[in-house]
Amino acid sequence: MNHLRIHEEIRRNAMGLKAGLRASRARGMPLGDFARRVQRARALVVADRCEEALRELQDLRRSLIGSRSEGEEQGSLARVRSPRGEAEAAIGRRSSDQAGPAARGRRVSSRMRGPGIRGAASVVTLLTVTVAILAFAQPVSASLTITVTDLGTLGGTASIAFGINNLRQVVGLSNTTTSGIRPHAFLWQNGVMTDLGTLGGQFDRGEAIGINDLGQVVGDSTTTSGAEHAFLWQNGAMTDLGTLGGGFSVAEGINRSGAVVGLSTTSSQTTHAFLWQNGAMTDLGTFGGAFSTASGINNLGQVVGSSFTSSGAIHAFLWQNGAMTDLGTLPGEVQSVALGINDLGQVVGGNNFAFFVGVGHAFLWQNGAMTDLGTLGGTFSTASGINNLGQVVGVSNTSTGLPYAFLWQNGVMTNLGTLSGDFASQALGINNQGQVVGTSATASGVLHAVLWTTAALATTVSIDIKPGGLPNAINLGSKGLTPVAILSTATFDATTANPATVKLAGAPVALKANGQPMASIQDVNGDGIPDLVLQVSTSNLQLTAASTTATLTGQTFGGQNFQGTDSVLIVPPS
Ligand SMILES: [Ca+2]
Ligand SMILES: [Ca+2]
Repeated sequence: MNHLRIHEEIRRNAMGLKAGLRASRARGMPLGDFARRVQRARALVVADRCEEALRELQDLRRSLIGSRSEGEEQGSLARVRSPRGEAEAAIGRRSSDQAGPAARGRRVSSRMRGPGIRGAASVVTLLTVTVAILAFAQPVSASLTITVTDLGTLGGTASIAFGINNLRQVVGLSNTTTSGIRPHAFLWQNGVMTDLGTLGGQFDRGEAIGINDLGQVVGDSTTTSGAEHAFLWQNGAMTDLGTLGGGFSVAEGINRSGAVVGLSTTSSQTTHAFLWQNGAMTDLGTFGGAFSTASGINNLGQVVGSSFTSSGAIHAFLWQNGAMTDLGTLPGEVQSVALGINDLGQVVGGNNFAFFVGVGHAFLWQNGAMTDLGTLGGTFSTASGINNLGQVVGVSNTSTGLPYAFLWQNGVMTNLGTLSGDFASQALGINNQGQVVGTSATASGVLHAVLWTTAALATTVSIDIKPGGLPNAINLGSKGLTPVAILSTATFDATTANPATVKLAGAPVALKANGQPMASIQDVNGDGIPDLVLQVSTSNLQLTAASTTATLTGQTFGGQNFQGTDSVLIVPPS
């Protein structure tokens, strides 16, 4: 076997590994043996002992596939090592060995689902670094004020958040008090996590991956016939979206028009990206290989995903108006996967091999060019989501080798950190308010869905309390109004600020008799650029006699957070 061929085989087996793990990602992971074997295989690859690495991986993958049957999943973790588990592993080994290369390709492909790229990747990441944590555990240093919120679970031990919409509704998977290791799809909003149920099945399980601003949710679930199908959930009901003719499908994303994308097996048992709309599922095809998957769709109907080329490499694609365009790879890389797209047609993704071998960088593709987003100081990164402000989220390892959720904006990648006490994290989705969701992992490998918010996401603007005057004297006993100007600059147009969202020291903009906010556009500093002047009721200011500054916060009509601070001089009531 030549070198390239071995690497291709390693890659395929690594993919199969992730897919096998996907089924077990929401349980407390049997980390010991698995992590050691993964680490050993990685070390062998790095040492260029590739044939040994391949054997290690093949064995591991067969074990996983064998341990993945419903019967095992229904049972305890101990069954992985039980005689029956061994028997199942043997079945996996036999069928794999007896299958021809084409069949094996299908087998690997059919298991490399979208979540296999996006979701299970987190598990592989967490597993592959578990050993590392023992040697290199150290706190995350963050120079920004980042809030990490544990979204909890449906009563079970673990959860992962995959997506968030602009209404701060979050979707993902969690096990329940009664589902054991089998996850259910969840919808989280206002602090409450709701079980969306499943399409049925004796060993029912499901996961929610995408959500649009109408609260429509997509994902995949077992069915009463034991298959696994893409679903659309809305108004409390889950609908089976069917398949392209094969046995399973997974929905990955949904846009404002209700168009859904994902992947499905076909009647010829290959796996293809699909677009579902108006009740019909369309095959988006491939670049010539046997596999493709669609990971995201924007509100213009542009679809991104990944496809095998005829030469067996996997490349990111952008599909629009019936045509699939190859987005290529970063210089020096041989593959790419696209995972997210925003309404500006900007695409993000990474190298699907990144999690396993620890190489490959997250990319941002726009206007025909692919940009390397770098890393948090380590060797790899992968981007999962991008919002309409161009903020990108994903995962990258640091110089310690441990992977963390990142936020990338304006050329800078920031470590979002973990839940208190955890050691690894991954960001999977972001909305237009810069709110980020993903998962954070404890040292024992338990994952919890998390929501990150950070003050650094707000653009800093210049404000002028009592425009044109100083000191900005404020009498807290006054029943009048305090004016404040948001000043426009070359990079910030204050007239795009939405007065309904603005607060000065916690006080909202006062309303006119007709219910409209008291706002006017004037050039208060004479620089020729119009500024926005707002009035707030002085009695609503949350200031004290000790206050020396007041901070204004708000959002543009486009959803961008901003904040600015000015000095105040509190004067005694007259
Ligand atoms: Ca002033
Ligand atoms: Ca001005």
